[in-house]
Amino acid sequence: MTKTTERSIDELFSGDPERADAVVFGRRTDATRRGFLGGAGIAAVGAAVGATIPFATNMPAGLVPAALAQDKSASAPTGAAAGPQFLEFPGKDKGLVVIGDKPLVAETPEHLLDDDTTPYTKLFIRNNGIPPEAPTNPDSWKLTIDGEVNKTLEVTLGELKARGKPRKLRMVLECGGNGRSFYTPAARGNQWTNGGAGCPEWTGLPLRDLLEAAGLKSSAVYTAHYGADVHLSGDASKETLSRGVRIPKALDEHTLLVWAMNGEPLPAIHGGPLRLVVPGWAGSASHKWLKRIWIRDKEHDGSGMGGTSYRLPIKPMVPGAKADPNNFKVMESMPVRSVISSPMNGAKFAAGTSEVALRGAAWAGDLPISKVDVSIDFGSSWAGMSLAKTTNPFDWTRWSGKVRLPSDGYYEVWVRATDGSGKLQPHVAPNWNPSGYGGNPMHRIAVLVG
Ligand SMILES: Nc1nc2c(c(=O)[nH]1)N[C@H]1C(S)=C(S)[C@@H](COP(=O)(O)O)O[C@H]1N2
Ligand SMILES: [Mo]
Repeated sequence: MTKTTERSIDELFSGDPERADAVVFGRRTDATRRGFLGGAGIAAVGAAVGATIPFATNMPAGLVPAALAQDKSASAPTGAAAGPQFLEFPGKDKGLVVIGDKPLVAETPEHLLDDDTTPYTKLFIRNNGIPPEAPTNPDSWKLTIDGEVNKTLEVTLGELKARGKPRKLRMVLECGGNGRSFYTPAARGNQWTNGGAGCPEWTGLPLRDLLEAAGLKSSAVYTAHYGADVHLSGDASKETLSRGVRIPKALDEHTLLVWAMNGEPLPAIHGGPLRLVVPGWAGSASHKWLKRIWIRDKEHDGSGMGGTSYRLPIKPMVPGAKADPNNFKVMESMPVRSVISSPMNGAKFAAGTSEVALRGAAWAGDLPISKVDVSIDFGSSWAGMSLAKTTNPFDWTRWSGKVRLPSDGYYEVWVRATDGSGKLQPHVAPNWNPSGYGGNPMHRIAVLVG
């Protein structure tokens, strides 16, 4: 695992913050200043991050400094550090980080989410099974729509392309497990930080056009998606990922049957020649190598629809406790999240630098972004950033701004976004669940001046 270092520091801090400060910084924090670092504690943290900390008095004891928490190559004082394993994949940026290799799963570190439109080179990869061979004639790829419809439809990709004016929409694709690594105790599954997301421009036809052509029966309540990839074991009789969505989401004009990304034929690794894009919802609904959509008369019960898979607790549960499957419901819209894409964590600036330009992105599932704020003083004060116009619903919001730094030293820049319903990102991953969905704590980076 590439996350050994961060996991162990996080676990240490969350289990017993005062002991963690003692282990990491060599001393127990002053009991009379419980919750904040005392004088010697401040000096020790300063030594650990390599600079004085101008806002140290605001720094909560037990806070893992961003410089240690997120630098995956940093040596943890508590154990051996395994550096990140970088992706080697044709045409992909070598900065992508492999978080699973069987099947291949790779995420995009926050500083590589710096493009307005995520290029192929930087889009994350998430596979559950063995991807199919690329077809020799993509236009003859067949899609079937059946089940609770008046007429079963079979269309080829060639026919789909000729069917009407395609739509081009820049929309976020985000893995349901994005942010999972921020949970303590550790949640099962790929240890995503914030990089299981991207925002390419998709070309395709609204699924709605085909559903209307097939004619939904009044019994139609859910979709069920099937693709051409096979189970990891290679056994074709074994179930592979098959998720679905409620009919209103399937009928949303932004839910697309997609054959091109950023103006190019959809790359095979991203589901080419044909995939679904269900923007704003857990990425697992955006089925790749799409062959069949079965319209169902009840909530779909395929692989990835039961137990604690892509499902969230209805009533909060005790972190680490055994889950009662009856207390879970399907995860739909993704929660609000923001990243700082520039500068990158650990950036160093020349002594005397008093202003730093910041850039990033924010998104919130089905909802728009209403605000992005940053703090350089451990959350004591926040400054609003300017938000760029989005191109269409489900586009991410690019944000930018500047912060003034009063002196040389170690800073943390924290970012938090607010969604259109007024919800903002928490300090720690909320609503613990065994599979770690919904982990959207604010992103923070370390910045060193001088
Ligand atoms: N057929 C198929 N579709 C799939 C998957 C899969 O394993 N097989 N993975 C899903 C998951 S969990 C995610 S997050 C997205 C990832 O899309 P990407 O690899 O293009 O980034 O595809 C979804 N669609
Ligand atoms: Mo996913």
